[in-house]
Amino acid sequence: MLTEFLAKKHTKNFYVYDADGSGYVEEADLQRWAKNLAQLRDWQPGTLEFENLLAKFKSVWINFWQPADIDGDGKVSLQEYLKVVEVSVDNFPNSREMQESHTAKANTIFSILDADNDGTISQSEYIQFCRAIGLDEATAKSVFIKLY
Ligand SMILES: [Ca+2]
Ligand SMILES: [Ca+2]
Ligand SMILES: [Ca+2]
Repeated sequence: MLTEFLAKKHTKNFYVYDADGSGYVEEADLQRWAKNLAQLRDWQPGTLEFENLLAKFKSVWINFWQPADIDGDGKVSLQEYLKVVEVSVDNFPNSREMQESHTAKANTIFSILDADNDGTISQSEYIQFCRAIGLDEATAKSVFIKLY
C-alpha cells in the first residue's frame, strides 16, 4: 500500500500530466505539451526540431505511460497510475530493470528540456518548459525533482 503522503503526491502529479483535464492521462496530453513547447521555441510543424520533440514525447508515452494502461483502453486512469506507482515503490530498490527505466525516463525528459542541446538545462530552458506544461516553477520542481 502507498502511504497517504505518496498517494497524495502522485495524485497531484497525475493531474499535472492530464493536460486537457479529461480525468485520464492520454497520448493527447503529452502531444499538447509537445506542441506548447514547440510553439514557445518557435519550432514550426514539419521542421526537424518539431518532429524530434514530438517523437520524444511519444517515446515517453509508449515507454512509461502505455504500460500503466492495464485495461488497454488507451488511457491511464488515476487508479491504474497509482497501482503502477505502488508496484514500483515496492520493487524499485531491488529491480535493476526499474532503475534503468527510471534513468531512461530522466534522460528523455532532460533532452526534452535541453532545447539548444548543449548538455545542460539553463534557467530559461527550465522556465520555458514550466510554461509549456502550465506550471509555476515551484510546482514543476516538486513534480520533476528527481531530475536535479
Ligand atoms: Ca487527459
Ligand atoms: Ca486504462
Ligand atoms: Ca541547454
